[in-house]
Order: sequence, then structure tokens, then C-alpha cells
Amino acid sequence: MNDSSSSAAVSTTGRDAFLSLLASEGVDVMFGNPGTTELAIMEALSRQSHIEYVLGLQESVVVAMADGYARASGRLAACNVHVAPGLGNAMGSLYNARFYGSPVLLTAGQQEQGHGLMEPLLYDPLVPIAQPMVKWATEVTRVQDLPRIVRRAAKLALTPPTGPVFISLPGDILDAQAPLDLGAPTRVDVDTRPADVVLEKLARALLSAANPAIVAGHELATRHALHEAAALAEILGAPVWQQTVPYAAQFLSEHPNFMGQLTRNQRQVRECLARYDMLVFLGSDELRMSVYSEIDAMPPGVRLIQIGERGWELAKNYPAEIAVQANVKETARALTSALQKMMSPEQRRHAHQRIADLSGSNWSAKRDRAQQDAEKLHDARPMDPSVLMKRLTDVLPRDAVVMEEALVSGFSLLNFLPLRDPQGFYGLASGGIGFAMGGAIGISMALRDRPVVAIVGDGSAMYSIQALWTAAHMKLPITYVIPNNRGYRILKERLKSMRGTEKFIGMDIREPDLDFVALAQSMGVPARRIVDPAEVGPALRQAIASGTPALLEVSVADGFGQ
Ligand SMILES: Cc1ncc(C[n+]2csc(CCOP(=O)(O)OP(=O)(O)O)c2C)c(N)n1
Ligand SMILES: [Mg+2]
Repeated sequence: MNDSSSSAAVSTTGRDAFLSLLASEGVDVMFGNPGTTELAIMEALSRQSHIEYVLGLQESVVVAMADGYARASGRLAACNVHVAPGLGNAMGSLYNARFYGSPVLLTAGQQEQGHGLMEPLLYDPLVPIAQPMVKWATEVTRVQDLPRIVRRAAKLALTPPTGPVFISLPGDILDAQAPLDLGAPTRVDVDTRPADVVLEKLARALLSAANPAIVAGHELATRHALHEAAALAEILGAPVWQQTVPYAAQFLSEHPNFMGQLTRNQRQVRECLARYDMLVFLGSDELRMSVYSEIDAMPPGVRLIQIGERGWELAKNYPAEIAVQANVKETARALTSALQKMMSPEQRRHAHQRIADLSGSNWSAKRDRAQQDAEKLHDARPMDPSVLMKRLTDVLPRDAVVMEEALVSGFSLLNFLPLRDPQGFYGLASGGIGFAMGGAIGISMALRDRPVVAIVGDGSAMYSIQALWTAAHMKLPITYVIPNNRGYRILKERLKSMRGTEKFIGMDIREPDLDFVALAQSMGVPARRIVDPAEVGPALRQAIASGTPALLEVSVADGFGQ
């Protein structure tokens, strides 16, 4: 395909070929922040109509936008940043994209080859910077290689386990003219299910367990397998727990088998899981934790089955009796029909009984109790965050997409918010804050007809507050809700519980207080401040009805009475 004698070769420039290649890979939007080394691309963009350019005002926002777009669309998300400093700014967001497995194609302009050798301003080799955070990083050194490199990068990003890739584009490559055959995209089909003999082995193992439980992971959301997972849980009569980190909508909350979320507290998780004799990790991470504990989260003696497309995750932390690398949707479907054929009437009765036994302790039962508990705190000022989360979810339209990066203020959200479809919820996956403000833009652009509600803590919002300008510029239907507790409450709580002190250094954002209403308004986003819980519902309804960006700053408790 890079052979200049090929019959399909047409004389073109590197910059035009680059955009044509992206368009042919299905790219219709490029998130970016330009500099001089990207001017060739900017010039080429002005002469085509396939790709819309979305400007982000800092590279971490640019990559977060692309990450959000990739998460919500499952499509290749293109983004472009400016040489070494721009790529450096993007690294935290690239970490988040890699963590989630987002198919992001990140490119950066690079100084012309040879000119770079002279170490001009802004120069540094880019591949070693990006390499640790991507599936593949390379620099184009001959324009003839550009088609093969872009095609390979797109294919790699989109082939499970999906993830970001990086291409460095030197100026001389973008400006070179050559006969190029652009080739065609390839999509690798990995939607495989296990062989019949493995399915039978899996089914037999599952039926030999007295009390199995499922841990639902985010592959169920990315592969749109919520109903298949539910059917498997039903036939087994197995309770379903959401994996420790809620990256996405990983199960149907209102399903009678759904028990809620596993925490990231090793002792709690161990106690919770100790009642089962078998755990089935379905497209899930293996009990990913946050802070260190001497206690291991996995109860001893429990049998493990793991099914997922990410080979690295399989038996990563604990040995599995059966580990299968396969598509979760296809496998859940095939396993359910294998079980249907194998189960005796007695086994079916047991499964039904186990489901009936869950009715007092499942997610729905817990939600009813959590709602009553939250309403008891109605009069507290500043508002208790659980009251805010309840009031928000009370009025959310069914089609709303919710993002959560609110740390302590958001802890109760999933007690109230029912997850009903695979694109209805996106959480803070990696722990790296700063994703949600920009991520909401990408998610909104991917799901154009759904309102987006991004609930972002005051501390987290400030990592990428410039995203508000892009949201305003693009007139996107995003409502940012900022629970403002005037600081880093989670760090204060941890300082107290882990270090035994309440002397908070570097954890308050006060003197001066941040004014999110003024910040939003300065970037063209209408905003208001809310103190009274009674105002939450009407304000959210009004913001969503506007069909344009809005920000609601809500005063919430900081947990330390200040
Ligand atoms: C990129 C990055 N920098 C720093 C941190 C450490 N950190 C974790 S939570 C947090 C504070 C978040 O503040 P806010 O969003 O207001 O939530 P709150 O703690 O008040 O609940 C910080 C600084 C991090 N996780 N990621
Ligand atoms: Mg805070």
C-alpha cells in the first residue's frame, strides 16, 4: 500500500493524506489545541468538510474530550496536541484513557526531521514521552509510510483490549508530496465465544457451586451486554455485585439480582464476598483497590471463574479455576443456553429461590432505605451531599447521561441513580481527577440527543475548568453540577483516619473561596448558586430544558463543620 507504483496511488500531501485517512477510519471530529507545528494540519482542515475541529484550551482537556467521545461512541477518537509541552500537558488524561481502554488516536506535530536535531524551541523526542501510556507509539519518518501507520494505529486502538495509540507527525512529512495509496480500514473481529467443551466445563463448574455470585465489570457496558449478563444471573440465581470501581453502567440496577457496588475497603469487600463459594468475574477487574491495607480483599477458599476480553486482567491478582479470554456478551449468551440445557428442575427451583431471597437486601431495597435516610438530613446546612444526589436523581430524565467525579460528595450517587443502559453513566475510572469537565464534552458529542449531567467536585473541576468555554462554544446540552465543599474533603477524611490528625495543610480551597458562578459566566455558561435542597430539582430541570450548557454550584458540607 505504500508502493508508489501501485495503481491506486494518487499524488497528495502528507497533511491531506492524514485527514483523508482519518475520515476513512470513521473520524468526523478532531479534538485539538494547535501550535506552529500543527499549522499544516490546520490549513488542510480548512480545505475539507469531513472532520470538525473542536478546540480545547489546554491539552489535558483535549485528550479528556477525546476520551469521553471514545467511551460513549466506541469509535476511534482523534485528537491532536502541540509537540513536547502539549503532549506533556496531556499525560494525565492519556493515563485516564489508557486506564479505561479508550480507542483514542493521539497525534502531535513535531519539528521537521533534521531541524529537531538542532534542538529548536519546543523540541524533544515525542515517542518516549507517550510510549508508557499507549498501545503503540511511533513517528512517521517517510511520507510513504503514513497510510500504513495510520491504518495500523486505528486498527490497534480499536482491537480489544482497546486503548490509545500515538503518532508523531514531523512537519516535513506533513508537507511532503508523494503518490500514496491510502488503502482501507481493517476491523479485527474478536467477538469470540469459548469452544463448546470450555462452555460445558464452565457450566458444570457453575452448577457445582452452592452459592455463586457475579462481579459485573465495565466490559459489560462497553460491549453492550447488560441484558445478557442479567439472563446469566437469572438462570444461575446469582446475586450480582458491581466491581469495586464503577467506570460505567455495569449492570441493570433495578434487576432483582443486583446487590449494588463493592466498596474499595478491603475488609468490607472480604466480609461481603465471604458468604459465596464461587465468584464469577464477568468483564471485570479483579478487585481493584485504592489505598493499601494489610487485609486482602479476597476471602480465602473462594473458587474463581473469570471471563473477559482483557487477557492482562485474567487471574492477574488471584488464581482462577477457569479463566476465559473472550467477548462477554457472546460468552454470557452461550453460557446461558448451555445452562438452560443442563439444569435439572431441582436446580432451577433453587435458582428461583435464591433470587426471591435477595428481595430484602438487593439494590432496590437498599435504595428505598437510602432515600429515607437522605430525606432525614434535609434540613442540614450546608446541604448534606446525599440530599443533593437524591434530589438530582429524583428529577433526572430517563435519557440523561450522568458523569460523576465528585469524590466524597458523589459517594451516595449510585445508591439512588438506577443504571438502565450501557451509556447512561460514566464514573471516575482511574482515580486521576480532571477527566469529567472535558469528558462530558466528548460524551455529549457522541450522544447528541441525550442531555448530559456532569457532577464534579470543586477540587476536581479546577483541573480542567477551561472545558466550560468549549461547552459554551459548541452549545452542548451539558449541565455541570459542582458540589462545592471548599476543599479536598476526601484527603481531609483520609488524613484523619490514616494519620490521626485534623491539621489540614493544602486541603482547603478558601481565602478566597472559588466562585464557580463567576467562572462559568466568564466563559459563557449561565450559572447559579444553590443552598436550599428545594431548589435543586427545579434548577436541574430548567438547566436541562435549556438544551445548552449550564452550571449549578451547590454548597455542600465539608464534613468538618466549617
Ligand atoms: C490528577 C490528580 N491529582 C491529584 C489527585 C489527588 N486527589 C484525589 S481526590 C482530590 C480532591 C478532590 O476534590 P473534590 O473534587 O473537591 O472532592 P472532595 O475531596 O471535596 O470530595 C485530590 C487532590 C488525584 N487523584 N488526581
Ligand atoms: Mg471538594
